[in-house]
Amino acid sequence: MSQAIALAAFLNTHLQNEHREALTLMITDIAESCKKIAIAIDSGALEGNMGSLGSENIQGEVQKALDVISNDIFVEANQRSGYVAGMVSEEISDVIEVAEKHKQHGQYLLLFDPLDGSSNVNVNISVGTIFSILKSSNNHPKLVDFLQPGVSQICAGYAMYGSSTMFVLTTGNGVNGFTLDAESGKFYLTHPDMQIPKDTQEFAVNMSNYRFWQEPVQRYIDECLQGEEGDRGKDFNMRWVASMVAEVHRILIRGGVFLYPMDSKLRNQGGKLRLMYEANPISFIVEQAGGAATTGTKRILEIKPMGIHERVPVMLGSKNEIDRIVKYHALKKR
Ligand code: P6P
Repeated sequence: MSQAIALAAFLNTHLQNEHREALTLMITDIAESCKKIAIAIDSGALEGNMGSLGSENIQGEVQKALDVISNDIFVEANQRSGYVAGMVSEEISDVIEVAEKHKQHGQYLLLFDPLDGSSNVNVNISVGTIFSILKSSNNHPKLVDFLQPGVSQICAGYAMYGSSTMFVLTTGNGVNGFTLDAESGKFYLTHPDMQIPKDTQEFAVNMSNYRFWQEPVQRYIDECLQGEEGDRGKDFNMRWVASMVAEVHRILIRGGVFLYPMDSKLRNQGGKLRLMYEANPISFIVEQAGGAATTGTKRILEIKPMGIHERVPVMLGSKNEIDRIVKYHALKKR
C-alpha cells in the first residue's frame, strides 16, 4: 500500500486551479462522509436499518431508512468546511441552508444523491453516492443560484459501495478512482486517468420499458439484439443492475452504454433520472473520461435547469455508440 498515492496527497498535487483550497477541504469532507455511509450500509441489517420508513421523499419515492441516514450523514459532514454556502439533496424538497458560522471562507454549492439505487440495498447489490459542486454567486444562495447548467460544475464524483468502496472524482482534468483501504481508513489512487473505450459491445437498459421508448431508441436496441446477422455485424451483451453508479463504474472500466431514455409513461415527469445531482455529475465524469452523455437530442451538460429536482432522459457511455444514438434521433426529426 505504501507506494499508492493517498487521496489527500493526490489533491495536494492534482488541484492547481483557483478552487484548490476549497476543493481540497470539500472533497476531503465528502470522502469522509462516504466512508461513514459505507459503514452505515455494511451494518444496515445488523442495526435494523434495511426497511422503508413509509414516508415519501420529494420524488414521491418511498424512503428507506438508509436513504435518510445517508442524507443526514452527508449534510452533517459537509457543512463545516467553511466553503459550502448551501446544499441540495435528492431527499430534501428545498435548498438546505448552512449556518452563518460555517460560511466564513467561500461560496460553493453542493448537490447530491446520498444513496442512489437504494432499492438494491436490502438485496445486497452495489449502491452509491453521487455529488456535484458549483460555484455560488453569493453566500446566501437561493434556489435560483443552483440552476446552473452542467458545464458550470467545478467538481463531480461518486462513491460506490460495492465489492470494495471506491471514490471516483473529476475536477475537469480527467477522472481518477480511489479505493478505500479498510485498515488505514484512507482512499488510495488505484484507477488513475480512467478512460471509456470509444466502442463497446455492451448496453445497459431496463428492457421492460421497451414498448414505452421512442423509435430511435427502439431501433438502436433492436440492432444490438440482431447481433452479428444484423446491421451492426457484431453480438452485444446486456447488463442491468438498477443502480446507476454501478453501471457507470463498469462503463468507466470496460466501456458500454447506459440508457434511461424518455418513455411515454414518464413524459409528464420529464424522465426518470434527476438532472442536478445524477445526470449532470455523472455526465461530467463520463465526458472527462472520453465518453458522451445526451438526452438523445441535447448534450446533458448544456441543459439550462428549470428546477432543482428536474428529471431528464439519460443516455451515456462509449462515444461512438452515443453518437449513433444521437444520429438516429436526428434522422427521426427530419
Ligand atoms: P428502474 C435508482 O433508483 C435509479 O435512479 C438509478 O440508479 C437506476 O439506474 C434506475 O433508477 C433504475 O430504474 O426503473 O430499473 O428501477
